[in-house]
Amino acid sequence: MMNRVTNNDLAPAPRSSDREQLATELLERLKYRIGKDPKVAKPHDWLTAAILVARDRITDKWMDSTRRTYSTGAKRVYYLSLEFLIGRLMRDAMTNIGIMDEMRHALASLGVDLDVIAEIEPDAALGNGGLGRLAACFMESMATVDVPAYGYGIRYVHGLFRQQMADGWQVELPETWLAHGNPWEFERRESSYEIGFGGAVETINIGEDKQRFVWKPAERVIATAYDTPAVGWRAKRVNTLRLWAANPIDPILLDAFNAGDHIGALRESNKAESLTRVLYPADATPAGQELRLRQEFFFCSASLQDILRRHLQQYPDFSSLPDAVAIQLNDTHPAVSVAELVRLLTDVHGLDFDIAWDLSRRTFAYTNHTLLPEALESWPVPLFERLLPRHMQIVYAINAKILVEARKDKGFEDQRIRNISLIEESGERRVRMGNLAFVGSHSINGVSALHTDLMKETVFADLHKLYPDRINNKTNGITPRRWLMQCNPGLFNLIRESIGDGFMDDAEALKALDPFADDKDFQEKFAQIKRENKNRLANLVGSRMGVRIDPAAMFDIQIKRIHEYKRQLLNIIEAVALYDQIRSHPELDWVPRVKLFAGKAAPSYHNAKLIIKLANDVAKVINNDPAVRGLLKVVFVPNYNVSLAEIMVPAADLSEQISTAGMEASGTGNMKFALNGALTIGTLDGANVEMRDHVGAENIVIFGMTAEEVAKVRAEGHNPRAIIEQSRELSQALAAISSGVFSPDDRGRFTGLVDGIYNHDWFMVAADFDAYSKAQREVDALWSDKPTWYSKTIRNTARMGWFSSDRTIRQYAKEIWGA
Ligand code: HBZ
Repeated sequence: MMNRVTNNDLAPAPRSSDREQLATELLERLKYRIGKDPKVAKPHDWLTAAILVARDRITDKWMDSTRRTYSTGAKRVYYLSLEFLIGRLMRDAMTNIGIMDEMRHALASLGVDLDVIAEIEPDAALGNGGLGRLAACFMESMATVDVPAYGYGIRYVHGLFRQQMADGWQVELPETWLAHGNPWEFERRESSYEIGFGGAVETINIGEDKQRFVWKPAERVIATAYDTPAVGWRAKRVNTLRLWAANPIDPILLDAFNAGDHIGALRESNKAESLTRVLYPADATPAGQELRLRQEFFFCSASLQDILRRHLQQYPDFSSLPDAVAIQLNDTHPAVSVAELVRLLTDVHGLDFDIAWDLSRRTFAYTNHTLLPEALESWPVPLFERLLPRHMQIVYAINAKILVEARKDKGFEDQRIRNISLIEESGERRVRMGNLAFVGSHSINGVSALHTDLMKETVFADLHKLYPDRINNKTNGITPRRWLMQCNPGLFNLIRESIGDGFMDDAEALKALDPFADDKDFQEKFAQIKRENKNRLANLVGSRMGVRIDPAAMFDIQIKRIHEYKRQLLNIIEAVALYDQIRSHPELDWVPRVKLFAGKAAPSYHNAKLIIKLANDVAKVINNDPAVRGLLKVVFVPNYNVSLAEIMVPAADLSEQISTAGMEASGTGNMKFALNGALTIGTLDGANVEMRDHVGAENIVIFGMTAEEVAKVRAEGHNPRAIIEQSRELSQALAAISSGVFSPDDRGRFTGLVDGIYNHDWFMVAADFDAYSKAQREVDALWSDKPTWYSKTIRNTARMGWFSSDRTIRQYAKEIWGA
């Protein structure tokens, strides 16, 4: 069963010596590292062997890179992120070191199909959504553009939960990516650090009115490093992703054990290990629990101790820190680093507070990923103080400095002072991590032009007045290796044949495709590839869900976390309205469509889970109504993850990017779809605005309120009920949903969801409905004119090169890191 050789498209025949060499190495690894005879080896054994062969080759490059960084004295970049949403690594790594084709043949010569073993590699799902996936794209791009970088994060034993559907409801199951071991990683026992929690601070007078502070933590755990190589394109450089695992200082309390307390003997050990056991699954509401703050401090402290140790190996002291080191904080999750670095520099290494503060600020930079006020992290002062007493003192000391400066130098009055303070004083006192990250950094960036502008006007308005030079924009990007070359080999090869290889090293060279947009022959090939990608998705939906979808229909896809602001609800309501129209006017020439959804909801997010149930309930009714004659299908594909995205993105005709304007910081899925030749229907939100500028307004379908209009309506209040009553289509769709047409087993199931739209419509679902529905009919008209459709979608592929994360990283390197 394992001997099917898949033809690797247009790849040149591999040099047989390489093929033979790889086959020899595969057998060696199988025998000596896995302990298996090829006769009895299982697919997992072959997968491990293949990874080990690739890893050895990568390791040579890895050591070269490390040596080169050291000898050139290059600045090191540290990307601190609580999330790295990597997905599978094998294809990525093998493509980047250029052994993909040889490996395929070597495996085939041993009777193993590379595609089969690639399928069983588990996704490393150490992240929730865009923020985590961005970190993964950045790791690949930093290596590609030759920036010496380390990613620092947590080695969660369980990544983001597996989503199962039970009667249309989301059920969360644990994810176990480490079940078969992880052949990519190297455990570094020698790189371990003590991390403290709780306890008290001792003050020691050291004369001249000076004091020294010694934190005596009540608890300690050990952070142990696990390193995974991050390979850049053509393996120019290999960087390190260093993930920390928590271990107890005493694995077992022998006295307790010997006294018969077998459970108590393991209590400490369990407590330590629980620290890095599971990723928090909420992507917009801060978890707020003590364990989360512990996770944040744990990985920050370990990373900073590691960074300082490495610095002192190469430099005599810390005066060179900001010149040799740049630390990027991925959102506020690592913001406690600001206080921890000051603590390490002062309490442990003996620097004066003012010097430590200055070095620290010049070293840190902070990326903001959201404006949602409820998503901004803050910790109750009593909790922060109990867990991190010394850091609490440091936060107060920083705050005093900043507030004095603001009053004296800028004449800030009370309200402004309250806004910039690191401590929220209204109601329960809380430490504001966004403000801490801001004042502790020399650069604060947003992730799209619009988002950056809004940051200056909203969340950070007063801090921006205080430090007007700090906020800057770095529009997100995606790695074209994973999101074009690997996920869409058909399109990749067509582009190569048409414009040559230049775009493989410079995504902006895709522009050379522009003249092909109206070429009939090219359009046909482009359409054929899209069709094959759609067949693949249709097969997946058929086999996984038992739902038949027609690859000739328009595949209209919305995949992302489920969130009210992302407005999957708007899309579903439009499906209901369209359903109604098709039934009322069977005589009209309806464009066949499949509306596909996928995404996870935070387990505690009630409305998001209800939206998933609604999508499933609506699907059940529409898909089984013979009156629809297959013209409309709705499919919710379970367990969205990076690997599923790699199949869905290349299969999309239409990309739904329909967030309430002003609420999606950037989006990166929007970029993946457009690069793979989908048309976008979207609002003027996040990076959609810049995508329109790049692909041309005529090649994207924009609808709905602008961010400014949304803000105005929210400030002045609006009357959604009146809007709904004016739209027959909308009121009928809402009435159907609300009255239980799709939930006959529980007629009131969606009444609350619909009432929310009638009563406040915070996300402007009603306000934007007619514009959206009209835009969808424009999309139908374009679809009916295939030459026009392909000329637009080909132009999308041609003009999306700027959204490569290589470009983003070059901007970070030049404008923030000085690397
Ligand atoms: O970051 C996303 C933004 O929503 C998206 O617009 C942007 O493109 C992307 C990359 O910049 N934000 C997130 O994905 N946020 C989280 O995942 C998150 C996770 C844990 C939290 C809060 C937010 O506690």
